[in-house]
Amino acid sequence: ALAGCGDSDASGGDGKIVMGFAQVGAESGWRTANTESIKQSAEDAGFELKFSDAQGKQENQIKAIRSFIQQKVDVIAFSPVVETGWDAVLQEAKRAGIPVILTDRAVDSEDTSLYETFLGSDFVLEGEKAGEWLVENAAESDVDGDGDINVVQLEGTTGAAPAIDRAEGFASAIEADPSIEVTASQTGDFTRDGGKQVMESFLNSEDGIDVVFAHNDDMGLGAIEAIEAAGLEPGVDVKIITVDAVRDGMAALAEGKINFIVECNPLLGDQLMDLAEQVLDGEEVPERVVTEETTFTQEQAAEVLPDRKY
Ligand code: GYE
Repeated sequence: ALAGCGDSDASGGDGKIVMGFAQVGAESGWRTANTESIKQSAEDAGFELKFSDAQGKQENQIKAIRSFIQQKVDVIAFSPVVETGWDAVLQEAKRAGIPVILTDRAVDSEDTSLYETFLGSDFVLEGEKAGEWLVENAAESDVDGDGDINVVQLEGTTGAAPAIDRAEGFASAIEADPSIEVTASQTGDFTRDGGKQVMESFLNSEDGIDVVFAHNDDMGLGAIEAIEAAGLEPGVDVKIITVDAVRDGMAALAEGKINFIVECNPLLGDQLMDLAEQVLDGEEVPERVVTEETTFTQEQAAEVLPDRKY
C-alpha cells in the first residue's frame, strides 16, 4: 500500500496501490465485461485488486466494504447495487481515511463528502434516447395498427440507479406522443431469465403489446425467447428496445430481433484506475465523470458487430 497509510497495510508493503472493489454480481453480459475491464486495468496499472462479488445483495456489498476497511486498503471502489442505505458504511470508510470512488451506479445520499467522485453513464439520458427513438418511429411501432402504441417495460433491479433513471428518461421522452403508453412495467432484475419470465406473464395478461422497452440487453434477450415461444416474431410482431449494446444484444439487433439499442459502456477500468491514482496523489478530481456513448440501429449493429469486443 501507499506509504503513510497506516501500520498494517494490505499489500505487505510492496508499494502497490491496493484497491478494494465491491462488484454488484454477475447478472448480465454488461457486468461480465465491466468486471473484466476492472481486473485488466488494475493489472495494467500495477494495482493490487481485492475483488468481491456481492451476488446482487446489498448486505454482501456492505460486508465487503467493511472488510476492505479492516484490511486498510488504499482506496475503495464500488458499484452500488441499489441507491439507498449506504451512509453508515461510507461514514466508516471516511473515518478510516479511505477514499471511496463510485463507479457505474450512483448512491442517493445527501452527504456528497462520502465519496470522491462518481464515474459512469447518464442513465436518464439513456432512457430518453430509447423513448426518442420510439417517438420518431411511432408509426412503424404501432404493430397492430390500432392507433395506440402499448409498451411493456422490463425494469432493472428495483431501487438500482439505472432502473430508476432509465424509466424516468423513457417516460419523459414518450410524453411527446400521447399515443405511446407504458401499459405494464415490472422488474426482471437485469437477468435473461427474469426478462423471459416477466415477458411470459405480460404476454398472458396484456392485450395488444406493440413494444418492449427492456432496461438491458439480457432482459430483452429473455423477452425474445418468450415472444418466440408464444409463436410471435420478435422485432416484427413486437418491437424491442434495449440498453447496453453487449455482443449478444448487438447480434440480435443485427438479426432483426431487436429494433434499437442504446449503448451503455461497461469499459470503465482505465478511467477508474486513473481517478484512483489522482485521488491518492491528492489531486482534485471532478465530482462526476460521465461516460460517452452512442445508439445503434439494426444496420449500424451489423456494421460494427465483427469488431465488437464484448
Ligand atoms: O445496464 C445492466 C447491468 O449498472 C449500467 O447493470 C449497469 C447495468 C447494466 O446489470 O446490464
